[in-house]
Amino acid sequence: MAAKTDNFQHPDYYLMDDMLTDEHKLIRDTARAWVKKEVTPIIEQACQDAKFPKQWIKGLGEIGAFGPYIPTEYGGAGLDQISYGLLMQELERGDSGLRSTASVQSSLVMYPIYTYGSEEQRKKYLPKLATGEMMGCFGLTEPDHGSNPSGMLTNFKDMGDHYLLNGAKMWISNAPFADIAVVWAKDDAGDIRGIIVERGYAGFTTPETHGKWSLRASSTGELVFDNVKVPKENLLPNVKGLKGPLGCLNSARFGIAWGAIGAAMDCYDSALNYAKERIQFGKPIAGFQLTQKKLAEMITEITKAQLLCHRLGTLKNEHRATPAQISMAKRNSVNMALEVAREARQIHGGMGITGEYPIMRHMMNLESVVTYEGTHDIHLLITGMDITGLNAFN
Ligand code: TGC
Ligand code: FAD
Repeated sequence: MAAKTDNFQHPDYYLMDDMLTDEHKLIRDTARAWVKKEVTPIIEQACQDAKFPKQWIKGLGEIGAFGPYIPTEYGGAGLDQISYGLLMQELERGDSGLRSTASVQSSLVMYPIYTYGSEEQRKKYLPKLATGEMMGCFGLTEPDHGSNPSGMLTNFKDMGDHYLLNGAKMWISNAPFADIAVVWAKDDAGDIRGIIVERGYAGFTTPETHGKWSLRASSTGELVFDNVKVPKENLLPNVKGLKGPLGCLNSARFGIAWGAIGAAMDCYDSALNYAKERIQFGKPIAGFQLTQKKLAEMITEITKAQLLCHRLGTLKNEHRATPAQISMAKRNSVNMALEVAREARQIHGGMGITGEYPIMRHMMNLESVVTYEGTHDIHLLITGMDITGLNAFN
């Protein structure tokens, strides 16, 4: 497949750049330039081949995409939450699978080690995770426990001088190549705890999941624990209960809320350009009212999501963002991006199903994004519970 020139220009209908600092813009533009140079030329082929290009890892570390908000003393970039959001937006503009890799490393591996870990764990793992010298994954979902992780079966027993871990996790991003896994499992008392499992421990395997039609450039797998001996110092000491993993999800869902806007922007930019160039019935299809309706609704929804996420970023910087607010933004952005991708696909006609344009790839990716980190309906129920005080989950 021939490498393409990436002429993406981001839509900014409400002049939201005015709300960004020079540092925000520098971080965003650096990430965008890196995506244009390193990702766009090979992403279609990577997806066709169902391969995560490992050469991206070093570059992701260099642009600060691993642990953007983790303090610099642990190797992070020490940035604010809006910077984190902008980074995720730019990466997902390239591909949701790329953003997934960075989300998992930052919010689901570095965040729990930083927030719930001991000082020794922070020093041992965070600097290497920040550069990508070490990669991690996050094991919460199990074959029979997806939306309801509290029912998990994976468990570990205290054997005196070590823990013995048994169970299985599935749908784990980065699992096939990760050096470490942050695993959520029940202890002898039935409490959910976080434990770091390193590749190479006897009885720990990470079989790859094949045959995905979505997130094909992201590597997904299982985590299988068959009497795995885990050193006691690998337990995350500072959290107990489901609030541990859910706390990590707050950060990852925030990143996805921004990221999905990137995918939508890419679809819109492509659709707008295509509509202005494609001639049917003697004039550009952009001149037909039905095409304008699609484009006008796309930019309206993108703009609304941009404003919502920016406000959420401000609240998060002030430590005032609630989990339910984050759920609303994740649900809104991903659903919006899926709708934009579907409309953009229509505008591209038959060309919209080919790898010549990024549309179908984004659309298929977003079918995972709308499910992982809490499904579309689970986030609706979180909002429902927040506004009514009544739990409709069970
Ligand atoms: P519930 O009884 O409501 O809560 C249990 C405890 O957790 C606390 N809590 C939270 N804490 C922090 N942040 C949140 N967002 C929290 N939500 C709840 C809660 O206060 C309570 O604390 P405590 O101290 O009283 O014990 O729990 P529940 O069992 O009824 O479940 C609630 C539900 C359904 C909302 C939750 O389990 C859920 O969000 N389910 C969706 C599962 C999910 O999102 N899985 C994601 C797996 S990771 C992933 O998909 C990575 S993809 C990565 C990529 O490639 O980008
Ligand atoms: P289920 O929970 O079985 O849900 C099936 C359907 O039932 C959904 O539509 C859901 O909304 C609905 N439903 C469930 N409960 C209710 C209810 N109470 N009321 C109404 N409707 C309900 N997990 C990790 O731990 N780590 C990862 O790195 C990770 N990466 C992933 C990567 C990919 C590509 C994918 C697809 C998934 C990944 N996941 C990961 C798992 C993901 O978080 C789960 O798929 C997700 O939480 C949903 O769980 P499930 O697939 O078991 O669906």
